[in-house]
Amino acid sequence: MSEKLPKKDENFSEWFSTVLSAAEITDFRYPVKGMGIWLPHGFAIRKNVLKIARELHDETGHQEVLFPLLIPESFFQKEAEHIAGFESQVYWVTQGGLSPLEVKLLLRPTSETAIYPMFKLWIRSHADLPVKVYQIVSIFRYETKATKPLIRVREITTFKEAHTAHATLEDLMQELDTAVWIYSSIFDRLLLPYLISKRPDWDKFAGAEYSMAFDTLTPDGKTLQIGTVHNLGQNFAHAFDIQFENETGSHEYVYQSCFGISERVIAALISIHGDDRGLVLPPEVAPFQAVIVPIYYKEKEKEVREVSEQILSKLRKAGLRVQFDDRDDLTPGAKYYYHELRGVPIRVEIGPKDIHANKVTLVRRDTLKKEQVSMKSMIERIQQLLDEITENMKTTAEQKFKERVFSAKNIEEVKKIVTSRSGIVEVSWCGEEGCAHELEEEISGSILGTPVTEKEIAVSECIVCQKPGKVVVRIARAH
Ligand code: 5CA
Ligand code: ZN
Repeated sequence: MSEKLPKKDENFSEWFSTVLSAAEITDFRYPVKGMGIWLPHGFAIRKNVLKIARELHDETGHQEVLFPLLIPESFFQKEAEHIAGFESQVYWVTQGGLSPLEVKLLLRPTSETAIYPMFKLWIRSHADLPVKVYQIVSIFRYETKATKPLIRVREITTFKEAHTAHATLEDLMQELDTAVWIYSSIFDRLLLPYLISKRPDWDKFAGAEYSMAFDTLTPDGKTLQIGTVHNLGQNFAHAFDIQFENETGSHEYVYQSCFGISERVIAALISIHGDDRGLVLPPEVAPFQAVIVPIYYKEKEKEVREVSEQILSKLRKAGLRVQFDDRDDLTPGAKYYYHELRGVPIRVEIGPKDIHANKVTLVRRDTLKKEQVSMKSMIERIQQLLDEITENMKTTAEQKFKERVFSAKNIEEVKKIVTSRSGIVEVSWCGEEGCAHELEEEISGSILGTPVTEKEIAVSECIVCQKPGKVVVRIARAH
């Protein structure tokens, strides 16, 4: 609890792991690498983030389902590229009790090969389409790169995967737009800045036609992929034989998409908004939007407690999530420290002086600014302050992000930016894979891909071969 936080901008990695345990988000001391516990405060944040995700999927016609965790080997092996992409990351179940299993089972590393055999059974005619489902589950990937809490785990506990099937390519394209809209909306509500890039062909999801990814930046200048949308075309439809009868009575293969996010979104939320005192949570997902801290003086204790309780019930009636910190073994200062660390957006302080003046003191977490308001205008001011905090957090995060997206004219410049841990660089590229790999090697970074949503960005000659450039490509050090 009294762990001292390192400075976020000087030592992000240390800051991140310290804040996770100090603010009681997760505990990764569990004795299996890459697997950890969601503690109550972290779980409450996760629940609020998932509420937004569910809401947006539901309102766009996606239905929540739940598939088994285990997949028979034979299903997993139906799509060749998919196996090639995932087999090195699969956990296997080979034994049931004392006897070896006849059919080996794998723990899903993602659920295409669990879900699509069922799509084949569900889809008969065009009237059954589209199918749009999602689930929020644990998946397992035997990651070989260094694991890191929430960012690269082996049990991904908060995998929201959506899977869809459509009658026409046109419907699929529309669904891909919807998927991009859903993720943009989730990240916007979490006040997270991002860029959307079409991943290069050699880095797409295994089995996809192409992949689009949302990347944000952590304070160490590394990009964090917080979501992906995949156009699966008819690849899985062929592999799993998912056909439907069209209006004229002939059979066609469906077109498919899938898109996923994970607890990385929560990692981004923590890393981007946090500061040297701990978490700074967007009011929409903060488990408590305000905390009441009483300041007791001997003979006034009873009165302060009574007023605090009145305020608590008033604020709750107004629909706010509020907590009254009445612990008697902590000083007000210790409570301030505790709730700042946990990112509570507003602190309401009530002492004899406030009561005497018929006022309360409000302290906002994002700027730490203090103000006194009359009891009468308290509710309205708190609601207003929550909006101001949201607005300020959004602008601050966006501003910082924009300052870390650069353009460069030559490889030296790119190198300088990337090695000084500054962020993302946009350069012109001829489209040849060779040039891209040369660039990646030169600067030991990764190609994120080409812009998806932005309007035309001017293209000059390829930064590597100097031939005419075709597109802008983004490059950065990635998590
Ligand atoms: N089936 C598709 C879409 S549901 C799929 O699995 N896509 S994915 O592999 O790109 O994963 C979706 C998202 O999960 C990624 O964009 C990333 O944000 C997150 N993710 C992937 N691997 C991990 C991991 N080891 N730890 C935490 N998050 C991860
Ligand atoms: Zn080139």
